[in-house]
Amino acid sequence: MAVYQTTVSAPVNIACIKYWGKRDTKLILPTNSSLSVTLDQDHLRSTTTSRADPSFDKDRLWLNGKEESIEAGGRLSTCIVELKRLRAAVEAQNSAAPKLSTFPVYIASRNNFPTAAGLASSASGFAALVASLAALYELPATPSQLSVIARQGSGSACRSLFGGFVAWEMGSAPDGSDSLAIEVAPREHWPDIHALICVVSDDKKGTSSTSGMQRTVETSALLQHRIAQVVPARMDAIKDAILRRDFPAFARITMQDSNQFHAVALDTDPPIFYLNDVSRAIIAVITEYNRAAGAIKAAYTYDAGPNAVIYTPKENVKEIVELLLRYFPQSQPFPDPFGLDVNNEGK
Ligand code: 2P0
Repeated sequence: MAVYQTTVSAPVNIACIKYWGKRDTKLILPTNSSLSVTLDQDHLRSTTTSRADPSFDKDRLWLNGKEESIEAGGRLSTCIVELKRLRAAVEAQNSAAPKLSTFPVYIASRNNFPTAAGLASSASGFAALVASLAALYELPATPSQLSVIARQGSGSACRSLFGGFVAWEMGSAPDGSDSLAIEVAPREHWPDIHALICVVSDDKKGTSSTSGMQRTVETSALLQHRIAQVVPARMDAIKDAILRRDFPAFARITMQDSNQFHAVALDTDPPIFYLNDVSRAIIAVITEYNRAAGAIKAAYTYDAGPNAVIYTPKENVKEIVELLLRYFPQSQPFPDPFGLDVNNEGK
């Protein structure tokens, strides 16, 4: 008997221009476009296996070994239903294609990074789920077309369908058909940029992104200014900086946008605080590092939590890790995937 099963993985992405706010909460249509860098480390991915079988009782999903319920009309169900619909269209075109769209699916997804690392697992998770079912169903869909479906799982997931530098264009169609991810430049265009992830706290965050951003939409006047007056020009400017490999321009915009995102969180009623004292101290260290160098050599950015991501050209990574370890000594040795010997174990 034929076995219909595929395994696909998808990476984490970290935004430089932040997504924060929905104009349609059901379709997950954003109030502004956003742009991210997809992390290409093997150890920051979600891997999803999907299997279709007529003997299965119903669609079921396991996340890191624990079964999650698939609520009718919920985000998981929306993605699965949409992918089955596209499969049914393939079957209608080709009568020899097995009727996988009528079989229940079992989906098992795992993150190879601890949830405690404070990285958004919903982005890589929904991207892997959509890519895995699309492969199982042999859909003739481009990553941008699949991003429209992943977006309905979690907004930021649409950007994890591509590697490298990725824009999520907000679009204007009421049905969301043009709210999708596009590749700005592949990873190979600018391989020199590295992302340093600084885990400040592994506590679960107080305010979820989904509820926090809607409170911001409802209460923040600053968000309206950001949407109308700030982000469109910033999207153009950062794309241009990426295409020209202009690190200082890329870094300045990235820091400005992180700062404005956290300002908008603070402008929410009641206010949302994602940064803590250590986060702010890291901002001060990076600001001083750039000032002392007389050039922008590193950029910090923070999502909906206190952990820092620092973008910098490879040549600065060792220096920055040493600087951070000097100000924030670690009880555990620094994980050293680059062989930088920042723990001075070679001595
Ligand atoms: C981003 N974040 O652009 C921004 C920056 C958090 C701060 O995308 O409701 O988990 O699932 O669409 O995608 C977090 O939002 O929210 C996010 P939903 P999501 O990466």
